[in-house]
Amino acid sequence: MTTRRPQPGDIPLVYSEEVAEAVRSGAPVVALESNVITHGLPYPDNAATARKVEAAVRAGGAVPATIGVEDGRILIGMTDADIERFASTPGIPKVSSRDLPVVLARGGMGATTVASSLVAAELAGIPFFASAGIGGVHRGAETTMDVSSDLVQFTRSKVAVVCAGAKSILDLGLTMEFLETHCVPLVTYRFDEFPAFYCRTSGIRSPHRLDDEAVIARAVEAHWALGGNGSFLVATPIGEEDAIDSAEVDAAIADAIVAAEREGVRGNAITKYLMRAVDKVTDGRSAQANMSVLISTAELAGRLAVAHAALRA
Ligand code: PSU
Ligand code: MN
Repeated sequence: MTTRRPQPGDIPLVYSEEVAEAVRSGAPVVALESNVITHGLPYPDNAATARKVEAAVRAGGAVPATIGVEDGRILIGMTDADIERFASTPGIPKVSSRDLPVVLARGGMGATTVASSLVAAELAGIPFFASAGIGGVHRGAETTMDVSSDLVQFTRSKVAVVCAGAKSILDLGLTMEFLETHCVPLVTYRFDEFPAFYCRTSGIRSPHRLDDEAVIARAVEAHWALGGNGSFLVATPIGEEDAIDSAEVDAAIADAIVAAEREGVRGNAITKYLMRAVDKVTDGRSAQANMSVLISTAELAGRLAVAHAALRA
């Protein structure tokens, strides 16, 4: 008797009709996370935002595939009713890579982070993913060891990730070191620095700047042709008109870190706590900045997915 080991194909994926057809025909698709819907904004703004992000992927020329977990299955592409349900159901847990098997086995809904969305995207045959901000190495990680699973997942999932950098609630210098050590390629699009989400500059020079979508698509393909087994990061800065001054953000973060420690906030709750604190201080402008990077990263990911699909055609 042989014992069959679990295979990737054993996880039920529920494709939306449109995404199924696009994947089958090799048309460009961009995967999107759902944690930003459930934990990013209150209802109904979150539903409206999710739809705008999907529209931005379409404006770039690709089909959006918002990822989520429900009843032991992974949704690959949400319908409008799915988005509404994820946006309006309270208490959907944040599901990162290591939570995914547990939530799938247990049943119920789960909101995917960057890391778990990449797991799903690769299983589903989707080579592009967009997220406004990625997780990273937290400040003080030299004592807390708080490093986002997103970074580790980048070393495992063959999916290109388009983002606006990472928020400076993180230690961006250490985040860059991690990516370099783990051989994760990083390019910035038409910009010389690694961007810091709300802010265009972080003071950290990008290892590579590329200005042409077709060249980026070829670099992504080359990474995988060279046997690279992980992600390829593309960062694009927030538009100048929506950017927030870094000095202002830095002061808010420094205060929030002290407050978080005092209140005993730690673990996977830290990210949301610090983001809320920055939002409060920067008022409406951080909401505007958030929307701006969600849209611009989704749109660029759409265009890059088009350039990439053209290479494989
Ligand atoms: N950074 C942001 N916005 C976000 C997140 C990170 O600017 O919404 C979310 C994403 O879902 C990301 C997750 O994958 O937080 C990382 O959480 P942690 O640091 O606990 O790994
Ligand atoms: Mn963490």
